[in-house]
Amino acid sequence: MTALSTTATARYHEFDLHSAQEFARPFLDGEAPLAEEIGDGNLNRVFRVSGATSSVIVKQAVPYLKVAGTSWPLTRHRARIESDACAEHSKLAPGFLPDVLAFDENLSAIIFEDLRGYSTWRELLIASRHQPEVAERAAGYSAAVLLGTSHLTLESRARKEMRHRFSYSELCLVTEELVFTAPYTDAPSNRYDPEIADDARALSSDRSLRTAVAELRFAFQTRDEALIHGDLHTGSILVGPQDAQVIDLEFAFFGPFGFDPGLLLANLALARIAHEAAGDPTFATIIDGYAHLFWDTFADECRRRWRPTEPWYSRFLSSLLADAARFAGLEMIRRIVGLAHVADIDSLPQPARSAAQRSVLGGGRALVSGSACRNFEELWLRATQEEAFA
Ligand code: SR1
Ligand code: MG
Repeated sequence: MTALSTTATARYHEFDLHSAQEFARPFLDGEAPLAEEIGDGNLNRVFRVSGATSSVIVKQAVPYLKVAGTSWPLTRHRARIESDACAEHSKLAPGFLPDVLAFDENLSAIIFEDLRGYSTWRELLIASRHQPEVAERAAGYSAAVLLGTSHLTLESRARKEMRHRFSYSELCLVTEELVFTAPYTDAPSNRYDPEIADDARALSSDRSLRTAVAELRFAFQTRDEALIHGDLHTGSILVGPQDAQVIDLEFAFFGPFGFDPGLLLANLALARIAHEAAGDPTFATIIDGYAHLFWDTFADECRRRWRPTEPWYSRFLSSLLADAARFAGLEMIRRIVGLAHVADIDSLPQPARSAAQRSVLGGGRALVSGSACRNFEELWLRATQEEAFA
C-alpha cells in the first residue's frame, strides 16, 4: 500500500467527480480518468474511477453521518480505522478483503482495488441467486480475525500494541445508539411503518427485554475480546463469480467475539423471513442451508485454530453461540424499527411486508430475552420463527 504524500493542497475537502478523478489519477493509466459516484452507503462517499484499461474505488469519509445529514456530525477518523483494520485482517485472512492501494489521512480517503462485477450478498439473496461458498468464506474470515486478534492466539505484547492502535472508535457510539438504545426508546431516529407501530412501541414497555438489552450494551462496551469487523451484515460481503470479499471495515474495534457472527446470522434470518413471507419457501430453505454452513464452518475453523494449551474450546464456543444469538436478536429488531433498514424486508409488498416485520420482531425478541441458546438449531429456529425447521 502507498501512503499518499500529504501536501498543503491536500487539505480536507469533500470530493466531487473531478477531485476524485485527480486523487485516483496516479493509480490509473491513460490521459483522462473518468469518475462516477457509486456509493449508496450510509456513511461515506464512494466513487469508481476508470482509466484506459483499469479502474479503482475511492472511498472518502465525510464529517457527518451521510444517512442522517449534517445534523449528525462525525469525525473522519473512521477512514484511518478502516485502512488499519483492512491491513490487520488481510494478514490474518489473506485474499478475503480487497487490496488497499493507498490511504490519505488528510483527505480521509482510501483507494481500493475495484471488484468490478461483484454484487453484495444481500442483492443476490433478494434476487434468489445462489452462489456457492459465500457462507463458508464469511465464516472462514470471521473465525480467522476473531481468534487471530484475541489473547487466544496473539502474543500479549503484540496484542496490546494492536489494542492501543484501535483504542477509540466513534462508530461504536453510533452502534450503541442505533442498535442498543434507540429501538427501545422513543428516539427521533427510529423509523417504522404505521402498520407495526404498536409492535414497535411495545419494545420500550417490555421491562425484561430492556434489561437484557442493557446487559448486552454493557457487554458490547466492555468486552474487548477481538478486533471485530463491527458491521458484518450481508451488504458488507461482495460476491463475484469465483469468490467473496469482505468490505466496509470502518466499524472495526475491539469488541465481543459473538458480535460479528450474530450480525451475519441476523441478516440471513432477515433474508429467510423475507422469502418465506413472499411465498418463496424454496429459496428460504436454501438460506437455512447457508446459515447452517456458516455456523458449521465457523465452528470448524475456530477449532482448527484453537491452541491445545487452552483446554476450554467447548465452553468458548457455547458461550460465543449464546452471545451471537442475543446480538443477532438486537440486529433483527433494529433493522425493523431503527434508522437503518434492510432492502430484504423493505422491498416486500404489503401485506407480506408487515407479516415479515412482525416475524422478525418476534424472532429478535425471542433471541434477546429468551434463555441462552444451547446449540445452533435452537438459535436458527428462534430467529426464523420456523417451528417446521426444527
Ligand atoms: C447511520 S449508519 C447506519 C448503519 O449503516 C451501517 O452499515 C451500520 O450498520 C450502521 O448501523
Ligand atoms: Mg456498511
